[in-house]
Amino acid sequence: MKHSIEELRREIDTFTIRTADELEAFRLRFMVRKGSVAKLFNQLKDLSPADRPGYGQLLNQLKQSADRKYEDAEKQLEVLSSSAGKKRIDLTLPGRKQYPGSEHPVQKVLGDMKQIFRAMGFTIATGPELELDSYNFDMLNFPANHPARDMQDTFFITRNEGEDDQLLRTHTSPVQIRVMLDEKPPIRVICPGKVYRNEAISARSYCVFHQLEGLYIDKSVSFADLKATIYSFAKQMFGSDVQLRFRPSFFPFTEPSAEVDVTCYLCGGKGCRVCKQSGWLEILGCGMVHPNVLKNCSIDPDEFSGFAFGMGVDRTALLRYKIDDIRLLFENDVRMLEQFSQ
Ligand code: 2U9
Repeated sequence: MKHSIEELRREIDTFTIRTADELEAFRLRFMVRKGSVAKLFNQLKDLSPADRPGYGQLLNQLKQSADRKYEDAEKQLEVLSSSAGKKRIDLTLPGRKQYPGSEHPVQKVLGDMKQIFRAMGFTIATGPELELDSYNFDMLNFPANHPARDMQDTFFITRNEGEDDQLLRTHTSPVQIRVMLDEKPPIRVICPGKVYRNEAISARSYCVFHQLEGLYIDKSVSFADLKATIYSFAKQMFGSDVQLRFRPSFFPFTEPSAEVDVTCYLCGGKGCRVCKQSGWLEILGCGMVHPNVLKNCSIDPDEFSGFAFGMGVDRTALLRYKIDDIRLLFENDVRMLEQFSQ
C-alpha cells in the first residue's frame, strides 16, 4: 500500500497541466469515482484495522493535494483564456491618421452671408424644394404664358393634370410667399437653399445651385432702406472698400428692380480675367416687392411696403476659393472637399 501511495503521489506531482484538455485528463485519471485515488481508498478495507487509520490519513492528504493541484491549474487557465480574449494593445504602434470632416465651401460662404443678415435682424426661413407651381410662379406675379416663365427652365414633376402642378423650385421666393401667408408684417427673413433649373450643364452653370434671398416688409419701407441694407451686406462680405453700382432691371415680383455690381474684389476694380476687364462683378438682384405679390398674400400694399433681394451663393464660393468649375461643388469628391478642412 505504501508503495502504491508513493507511486501515485509521484504521478500526481509530475502530471503537467497546460491546457483545458490536460486539466480534464487529470480529473478523469485521479479525481473521479473510478479514478486512481478512489481505487486506493477502496483497498483500505483489505488492510488490518491497525494499519487502516495511518494509510487512510496518507490517502486523504494525497486526495487533498490532487484537488489543490486541479483547482490551481483551473484558475491559471481561466486567467490565461480571459486575457487571450482581450485585445492586446501595442503602445509602440504609430497612431491612425484621422480624417475629420470639413465644411463645404458653399456652406462656408452661406454661413458668412447668414451671419451678416442675422446681425441686421433677419431670421432664417426654409421651405420645400418640391414646390407648387402657384407658389413658385403665380403668387409671384408671373402671369400664365408670360415670357418670364420661360426665363427659367423648370423641372416639372407634374404638368397640366388639372391640379396645381408640382415642380422643383427655381428660386427660394416661394419660401417668402409661405412666410407672408403665415405671418403678419413686420417680416424680416432670409431664405437660403437649393434651387433647380433645367439648364445645359457646363463649367459655369449646373442644374442645381444655392440661393440666398431676403424679404423685409413693414410700414414705409423704402428703396433707400434696400440700398442701405445691400451696402452694409456688400461691405461686410466683400471688403469695406468695395463700391456698388445699382443698374435698373426687371423681375415680375419686384418694381422697381435693380441688379447690383460690386467693384471686382479680385483686382480691386482695375480689370482682370474674372471681371472680364470691366472692373465690376454682379452680386445680386433686388427691388421693391410688387404690390400684386403683397395682395396675393393678403397684405395691403397701401399700408405696407417691402424690399426683396436674391443672390447666387455658388459663384461667390467659386471666386473666393479660386475654383474654376461649378460641377466640382456638387460631385462631393473627397480629394476636392478635404482641401477646405481649415
Ligand atoms: C417675394 C418677393 C420678391 C427676390 C429677388 C432677385 C431679385 C434676383 C436672382 C439673383 C441671382 C436669382 O440666383 S439668381 O439667379 N434673384 O435677382 N430675387 S428680387 O424677390 C422676391 C422674393 C420673394 C415674395
